[in-house]
Amino acid sequence: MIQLKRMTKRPVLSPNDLWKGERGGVFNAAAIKKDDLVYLIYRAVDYPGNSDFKFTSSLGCALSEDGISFNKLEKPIFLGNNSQEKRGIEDPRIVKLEDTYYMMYTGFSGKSAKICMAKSKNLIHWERMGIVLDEDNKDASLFPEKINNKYYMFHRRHPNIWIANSDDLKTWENHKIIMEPLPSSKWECQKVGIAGPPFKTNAGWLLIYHGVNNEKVYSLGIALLDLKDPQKLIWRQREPILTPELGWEKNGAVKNVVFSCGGIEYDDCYYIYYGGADTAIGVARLDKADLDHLKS
Ligand code: BMA
Repeated sequence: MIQLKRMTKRPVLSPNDLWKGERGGVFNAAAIKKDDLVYLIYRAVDYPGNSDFKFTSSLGCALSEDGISFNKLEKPIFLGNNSQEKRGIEDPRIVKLEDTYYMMYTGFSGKSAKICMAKSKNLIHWERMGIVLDEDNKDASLFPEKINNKYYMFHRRHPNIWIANSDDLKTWENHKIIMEPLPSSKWECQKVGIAGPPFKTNAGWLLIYHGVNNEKVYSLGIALLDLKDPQKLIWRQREPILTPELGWEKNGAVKNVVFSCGGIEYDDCYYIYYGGADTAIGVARLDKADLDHLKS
């Protein structure tokens, strides 16, 4: 059974008063490497999700040489600026295609959540590309490369994980469900959605995803999709790879949540970053040796 191994007992990033928009929590970070530094582009909230005040989300950025000790930039890098983003920007997932970084994120108006996209050359200055799918939807990410000359994305029409493809990043076609919640499961019976962009492996596209149960506990799971045709699910572990266990994963703005928007590949492992209780960020590793039995 594959399990993530926590690298520290304490969060690697916690909220503070650096800027007032992140007093309520920092969580759910996109993770990507650039110039030998790990960039975490994280969701920050001004008020915790459990407070009487309506929170607004924006994105902050933290940098690290070793993937564990992070320094935050002093100002947010991306703030909501239109009617779809009235209550801010949530849950970024980032990939690099050629020389451009693309971020899919949730624009939250207070009434609807829609998938939006932005691009950047340096991960700090982002240019909006608009709403991707004009419908209630979230948990979206591009794949880190084109497949058969098409762009692929994941999205989530409640309660399932969907996939779609496109020639131009504007018109999305061939929408298909690839994973549904499993009614008999103790941890993923209510809904599922992706974590971060998938990792390319010899065995297939490795997908980490979240699953939610009837008690609203968010856990992480793992699956594999066919390399040449990612509409095909080839394997799905029945047990979760991470569930809320530590105090800060169980108690915080939203209880019992581990939720990931990305990770970093190293030679022998992946570092998976995750938000705990919608309040702080931790990191857990997935050893490549643990995936050996998946190679056929
Ligand atoms: C999801 C998203 C995440 C959040 C999770 C748990 O719907 O909004 O940002 O971490 O709920 O509250």
